Amino acid sequence: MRDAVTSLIKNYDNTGRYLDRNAMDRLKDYFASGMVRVQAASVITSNAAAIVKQAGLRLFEEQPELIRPSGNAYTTRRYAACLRDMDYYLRYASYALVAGDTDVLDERVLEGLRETYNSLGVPIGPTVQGIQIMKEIVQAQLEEAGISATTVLDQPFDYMIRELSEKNI
Ligand SMILES: CCC1=C(C)/C(=C/C2=NC(=C\c3[nH]c(/C=C4\NC(=O)[C@H](C)[C@H]4CC)c(C)c3CCC(=O)O)/C(CCC(=O)O)=C2C)NC1=O
Repeated sequence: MRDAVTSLIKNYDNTGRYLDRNAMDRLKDYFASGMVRVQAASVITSNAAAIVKQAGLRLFEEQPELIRPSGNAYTTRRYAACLRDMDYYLRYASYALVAGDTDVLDERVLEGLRETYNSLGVPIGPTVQGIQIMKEIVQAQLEEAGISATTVLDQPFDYMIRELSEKNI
């Protein structure tokens, strides 16, 4: 599992180079956004349960067929599994946010996920929409807390959205 710093160092070490201007700029960006990353992760941590719950309600309101008898989130067990998955996405997004790197998402979340979802008939589109809704809720909470972190915040959510959607094509 890598973060922004270890990724950069690995890259330079592979070719035996000293950190150059470009590397320094990237490091400066990472450290300059450090406080905001930690604040954003902290907002997510303190509101995680509510964020997941609210996002679930919104998703099922937008796509009620998911919780009808033919839907994948129908039955208490599957409903709970769906919210648990949303919680995974949120928790790992908070890790990736602090790490400043999406490696943790590849390694712990996305690896093999499409195959699992396909074999269980879990629909990708609504899952992606669930991640998008959580991103919007977190964005609103950060704004309320006076933290402007949009680009930093978007990264892990957008990455999961992109990877999940692309891999399903
Ligand atoms: C930390 C990394 C990680 C992830 C991401 C993960 C996902 C994950 N979601 C699963 C199931 C599931 N996932 C969903 C999710 C949904 N169904 C819907 O209609 C909605 C669109 C969506 C919620 C937004 C459901 C309903 C199941 C149960 C499916 C079944 O057993 O039939 C399963 C199958 C095993 C199980 O039920 O626990 C895995 C492995 N597990 C992990 O360890």
